Amino acid sequence: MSGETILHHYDFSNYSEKVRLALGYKRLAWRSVTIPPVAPKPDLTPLTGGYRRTPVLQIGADIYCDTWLILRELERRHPSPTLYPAATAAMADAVAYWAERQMFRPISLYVSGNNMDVLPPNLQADRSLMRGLPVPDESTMRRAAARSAPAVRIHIAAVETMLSDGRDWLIGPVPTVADFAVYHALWFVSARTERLTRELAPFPRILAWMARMRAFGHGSWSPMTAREALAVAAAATPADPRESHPFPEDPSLGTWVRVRADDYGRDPVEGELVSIDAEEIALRRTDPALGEIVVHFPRLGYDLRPALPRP
Ligand SMILES: N[C@@H](CCC(=O)N[C@@H](CS)C(=O)NCC(=O)O)C(=O)O
Repeated sequence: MSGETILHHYDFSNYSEKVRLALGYKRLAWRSVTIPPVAPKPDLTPLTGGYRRTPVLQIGADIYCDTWLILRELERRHPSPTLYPAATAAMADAVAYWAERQMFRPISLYVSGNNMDVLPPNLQADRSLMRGLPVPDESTMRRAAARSAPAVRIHIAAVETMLSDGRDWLIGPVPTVADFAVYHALWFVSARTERLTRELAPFPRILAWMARMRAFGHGSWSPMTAREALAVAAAATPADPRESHPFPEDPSLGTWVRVRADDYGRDPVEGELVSIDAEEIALRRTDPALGEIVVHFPRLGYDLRPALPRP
């Protein structure tokens, strides 16, 4: 069925855990496509046009990149229960930005340097390449982990303080995107092994809040093969683009443009600009095997510029 919610992800991906839990919170049914944790991803990039990060949401021939936009798209399609209560949504976004752009990097270095024996063998080389960094040896990873430990502890203690007045959720009386963003970063501390649970153990409010988050579950899902997902895209037509509300500096609709992440995993995606506003950039591409696909990116965190049209 072309309208199914299809998530391309893998089990130990923390950003995927954010989306899986949001699907659970909204009690949705979805299809699960397991993708490789490292590039190349030959069954994913025909859908995205080159974007390789995880996860990716597919609905027919519309592809949503980045969890910022994936959660918003789930909200548009399934508004209740909301992840964006009107009074607190902007604050929640700011906390989510802190969690993902500042708190998570030291956690990632700390967890990786303490779990080298269980990492897939080519993971570190892939991640270094993705960030344009040299591939570290084991002692470099151990040193990076040790250097990151203080920041990890400072951030974790800050989360406990956020909960210190006895509230159930980080920003207000109900869960928001902030809860999901902070949760997936802390989930990663023990996603691979139980070795670092000692970092969370002294924080009873965090532990109780994480248990509340975990209780949302993942919704009801069933597996789908990558080949089936490609067939869904090939059989579907992209939805009509949303009405655009460009800024004066934006390229006009119809321009051939290039979009890429502004931080890491900066593989460019090119296509015709079909919709743009303060939240989203949407590009139409034609894949030789799949036909027309519209790829959607968040506005913030992505670099947009006109490109020379392909011959
Ligand atoms: N800002 C992105 C970040 C996604 C991200 O960094 N995901 C990690 C996995 S948890 C990733 O893409 N790693 C490389 C890969 O999976 O190829 C989002 O919110 O979706």
